[in-house]
Amino acid sequence: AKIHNLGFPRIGANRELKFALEHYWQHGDSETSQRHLHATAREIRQGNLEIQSALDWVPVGDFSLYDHVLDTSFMLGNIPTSVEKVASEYALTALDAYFLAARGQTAHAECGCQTQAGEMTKWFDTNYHYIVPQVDADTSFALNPSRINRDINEARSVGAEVKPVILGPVTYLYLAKGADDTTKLTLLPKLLPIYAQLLANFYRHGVEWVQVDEPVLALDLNREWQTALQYAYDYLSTSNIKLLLTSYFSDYGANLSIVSALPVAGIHVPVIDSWHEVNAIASTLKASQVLSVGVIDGRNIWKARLNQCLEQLIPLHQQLGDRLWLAPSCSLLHVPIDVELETHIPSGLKDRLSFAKQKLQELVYLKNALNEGRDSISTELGQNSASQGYEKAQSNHATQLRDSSLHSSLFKRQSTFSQRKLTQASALSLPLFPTTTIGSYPQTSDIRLTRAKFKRNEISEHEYILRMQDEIAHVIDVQEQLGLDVLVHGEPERNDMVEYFGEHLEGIAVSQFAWVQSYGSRCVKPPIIYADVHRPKPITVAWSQYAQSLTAKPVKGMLTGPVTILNWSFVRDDLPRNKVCEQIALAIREEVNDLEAANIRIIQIDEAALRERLPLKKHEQRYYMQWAVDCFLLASSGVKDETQIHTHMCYSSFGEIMEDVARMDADVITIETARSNMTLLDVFDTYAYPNDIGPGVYDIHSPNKVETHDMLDRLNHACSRIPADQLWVNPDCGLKTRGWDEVKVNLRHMVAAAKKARVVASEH
Ligand code: THG
Ligand code: ZN
Repeated sequence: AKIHNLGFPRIGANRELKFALEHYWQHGDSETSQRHLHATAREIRQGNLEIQSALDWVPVGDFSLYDHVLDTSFMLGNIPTSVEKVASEYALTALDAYFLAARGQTAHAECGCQTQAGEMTKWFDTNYHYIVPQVDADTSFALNPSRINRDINEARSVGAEVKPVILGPVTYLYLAKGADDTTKLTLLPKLLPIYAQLLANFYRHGVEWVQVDEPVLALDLNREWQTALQYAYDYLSTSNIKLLLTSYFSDYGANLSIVSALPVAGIHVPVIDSWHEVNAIASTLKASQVLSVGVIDGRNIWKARLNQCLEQLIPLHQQLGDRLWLAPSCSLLHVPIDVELETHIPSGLKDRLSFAKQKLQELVYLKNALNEGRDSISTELGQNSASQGYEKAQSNHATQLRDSSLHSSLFKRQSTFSQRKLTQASALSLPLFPTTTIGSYPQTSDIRLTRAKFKRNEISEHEYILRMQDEIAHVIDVQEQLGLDVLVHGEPERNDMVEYFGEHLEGIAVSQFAWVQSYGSRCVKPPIIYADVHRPKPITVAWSQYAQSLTAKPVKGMLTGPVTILNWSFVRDDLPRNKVCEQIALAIREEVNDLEAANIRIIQIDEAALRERLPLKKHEQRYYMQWAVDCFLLASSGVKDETQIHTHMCYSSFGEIMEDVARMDADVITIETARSNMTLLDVFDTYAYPNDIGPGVYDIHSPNKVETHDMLDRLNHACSRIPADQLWVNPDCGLKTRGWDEVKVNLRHMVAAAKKARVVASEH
């Protein structure tokens, strides 16, 4: 057997790339910071080669300064005209043109070279975001292989066996926006010659194998796209390069027969839930073809069960010998780099964990066991099986819950929404078009510093609480001054909305250095759910209570919902995800009930990531939505009628899941609509959303100031589709990343817009 890898994290074990990028963006004019950025990137690539040196084939070209899909656009010469125009007008370097395409600005913003930032969207069902390629009927392509050639040469110079990684032509077009499917497919004949040139370029560099990623094969594809795949790989089969076709994140499903018939030299099959497809492809494999098996879970952090893997692999190895390749299921981009850096994770748990570096070592063990016999790694196999079962052993708290089913009354509010609405109206006496914010207020460097000092034990808990209370008092005061109707405490005590709850719930561990790239230089540190989840004591109650003590206006309690906590964490794999989610939901339910008991009259439970793990295959989506919404209901339904439940969802393609959102039965939902200029609201023409709703009246993702009349226009637009007495007025999303100046101006305008709308409504 041979071993290889599909891709390695590029942010650096200590996020070196993040810091070099952000330094460059701040001081971009200086040649030193550009040199520093390039030097850092080169060091990370060199380090990655070294970490991967035990592999038979090392991926190259997977490294990226910002995003690999954007890199593909540049390699194919598909650069937005607006970017090319600004780049030539200001004679930008290639590096600055690249960042302009990504972020809409270059390092030196004072030069006035700005354009629209590249549209970003989620990479399949992960928390990674890519820059969406733009195409139209006139798009043309031209090859620029300089980046990937540099990486090939670099890897060669340290003696690595290189396997360039490219995003395949069909996936590239499929993910592109700006044209319909038919138009996109007419671009394929223009695009394929560029790919052929790229392969010829690799051949000249002495490359034998190229990994072509076609992750659209994880989706339900219609006839046209399936035909496009056949056409594309027939076309590319005339090259002298051996193509290893990959897909990941889900099985091939209905695309299986097409895949097994494609004229490629190798096929990668990720082991998702079963070995069924591995064995199916093995049985139809041609004598010349290689089978790559994604045995190691590339997007979770648990050690592989090596003995169980070997049971499956041994017969395959007997059949295929060195035509059997072993790999992680997908690129390791989605896991942190090195578990050895962690010093605070309990040792029993740490023994169970495997990050990118450790996963490659697992491949080495498996290869040795196959090539030299199990005995050659008997110590490692012994250690590996000894570490199994840790999650179960740690889990006794919620075992009863896990085994018994929950009564259906736990998933339902006491009365219907229309009854609750009346009760809440008299309990809260809010005006028409009530104004509120989503939850977070600007996180100044002072706040971050105070949190960091408390974590390092440099200030006492007492001092920490006083400082946070000062901040809360300030945020309450600002909101009072602005005349908002429903206030929030501003969340100064929270770093990330998921990590914060991970820190306070039992059964969840947080790491120190386990960063995973989310987009560009931005990273997240997903908590690790390793045992039954429960809440040892109230988490947010004291903060909310303090905030409420400062004002007569209602203060919203602020929680992260169970589905979002689940989807933005690494989750134990010895229990079904819906069962884990149920445990989190019960913990959040306790928090909700405690907030109510502390006289918090409005409680928001955010489900920003409700859709994130929506299965890629249509036929699996209903079941997911069923239990995801149930978990939200479980968390939120334990309150009295007069307690108002809010939820918030960002970038969620809200329209497609309206009925599921309605079933969540939140009294109020705030959603992101401003970026799409309220076109999201079109769905209300055909579906009457029953509960109250606050479509964001301005986009918080941009630092721009927004005028009252613009917000009023948006509110009027909403009024034309949704009855006025169902509408709330709020920004798009939390204000954490914004500065105080713009926040105050924009909120003042927002409150003014709501007041004007009230006057108009009262005149009718
Ligand atoms: N939390 C988590 N996942 C997310 C978001 C989040 N995914 C999608 C969405 N928001 C956008 N992603 C991010 C990810 C990271 C950051 C902002 C938006 C960010 N990260 C800091 C950084 O990289 O500097 C690290 C913050 C910290 O110190 O904890 O700003 O909100 N889980
Ligand atoms: Zn949001």
